[in-house]
Amino acid sequence: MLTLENIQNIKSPVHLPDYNPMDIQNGILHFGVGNFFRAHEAFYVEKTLKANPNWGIVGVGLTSGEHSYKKAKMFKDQNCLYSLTECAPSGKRSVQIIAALRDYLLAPEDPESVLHYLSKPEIRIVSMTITEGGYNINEITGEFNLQSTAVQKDLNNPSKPETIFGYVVEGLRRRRDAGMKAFTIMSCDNLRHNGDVARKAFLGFAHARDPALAGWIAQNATFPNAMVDRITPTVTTEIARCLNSENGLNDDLPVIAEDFHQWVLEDSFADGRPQLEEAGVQFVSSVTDYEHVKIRMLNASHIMLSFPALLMGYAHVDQAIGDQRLKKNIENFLTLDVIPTLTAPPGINLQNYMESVISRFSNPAMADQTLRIASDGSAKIQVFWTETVRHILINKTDCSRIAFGMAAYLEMLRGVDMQGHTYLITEPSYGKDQDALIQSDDYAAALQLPAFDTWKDLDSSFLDQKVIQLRKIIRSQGVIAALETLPT
Ligand code: CS2
Repeated sequence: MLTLENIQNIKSPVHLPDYNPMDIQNGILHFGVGNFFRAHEAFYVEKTLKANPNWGIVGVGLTSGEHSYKKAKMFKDQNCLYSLTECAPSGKRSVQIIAALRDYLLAPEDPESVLHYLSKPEIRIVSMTITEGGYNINEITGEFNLQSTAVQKDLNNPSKPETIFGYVVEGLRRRRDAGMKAFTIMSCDNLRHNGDVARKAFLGFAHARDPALAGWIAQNATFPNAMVDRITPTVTTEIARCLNSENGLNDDLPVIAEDFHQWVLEDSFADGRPQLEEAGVQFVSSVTDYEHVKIRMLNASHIMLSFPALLMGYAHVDQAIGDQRLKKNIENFLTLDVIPTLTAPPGINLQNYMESVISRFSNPAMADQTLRIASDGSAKIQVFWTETVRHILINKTDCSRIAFGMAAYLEMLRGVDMQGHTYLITEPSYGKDQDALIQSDDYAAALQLPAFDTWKDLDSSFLDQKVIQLRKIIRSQGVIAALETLPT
């Protein structure tokens, strides 16, 4: 097992931390310790710890259930150490042990310890990766959804929170009452203006709890916007086994990621930060153009590729982009529908960016899963496609490629590919009502799904007709037949 005690026995070429993990003080508390966080924020923070040991990270899991308890136990058993394997498209690999995560708490097991950390002066940044849909924002009104059952529960019992909003706001309340400083609330999710969204969510909750407290938070906390990027596949048991045997390790929590990584961040911190610029983070005054490019190009094409790919039986992204017909569709989508709506930020050429996205998708060493990307599609469509769809609807331009993506999404949701194989797709916000729309013989019914809510205020009849037509073709003749009807 990987532990602090036996870390020194690990042999080259696995890289070890260049500092003593025992010397680290925790300065960051992070909610949502998934693979992306471990390959991204923790990876960057790791590089700064030798120069300044005050920015170790406490990870917090918010979910209960067997899987969460098992994961928490693994973190504790391994002293929160884990290996990160970076894979270049050439096949070259590099492996390091990351020790930036210094503690892990499972909130439902130990809520008071989480609140205790949140009210310690050393914790100066609270960061999060809680997914696109995790901010509890009503995408149509843009407001925090106070009606949610979990939020209501936390508002009625603020000292025993269960949601991230309840925890963070109670932590800030304790800090204010103790005359302490607030912390930075740093979102690392793939959202447009993720800092602004986080501000809306946390202040929305705080305001409903106590307007004066919300005022104090607004004055004292900061919410930097960020663009985050690194493809990080799911690690299955099989992948973990292969990684361990290749790396000569016995790690229960290995992570794999591409060699590419980018973090563009606004320098707006309430009470200091690690020297992230030394680790390659780009600090800019506005991340807007960077995040638009990343979300509307990379993330939008990821789902545009993975929805039809799952239907065609492609389990991995590199296989899907290796199909020239799907690749051509991505190139057309980006060139004709997306790039004309974007402003290139300094240092980024959009044509080159497109080529790099395609080359990153083609990385065979990653075996990134189409199922991972197609999951949670409803929240992703709202975040990744909305601006492009709105542009098409307003300007009445060719809607066929986005209609193809929507049709593929709806057909893919049925959970069975063209060869009749089933797969388990996750749509956390869908229940029985949405399933009925998906399974309905009336192809128009599914257009009422929340995935498409964010352009409901515009006339979408020509797009809707096209989606219905393409669904029929996909169902009767397959994905390629539908693709062949698109203009080239
Ligand atoms: C993916 C992202 O989940 C998705 O849909 O597009 O996880 C993607 O791999 C990352 O944003 C890359 O930075």
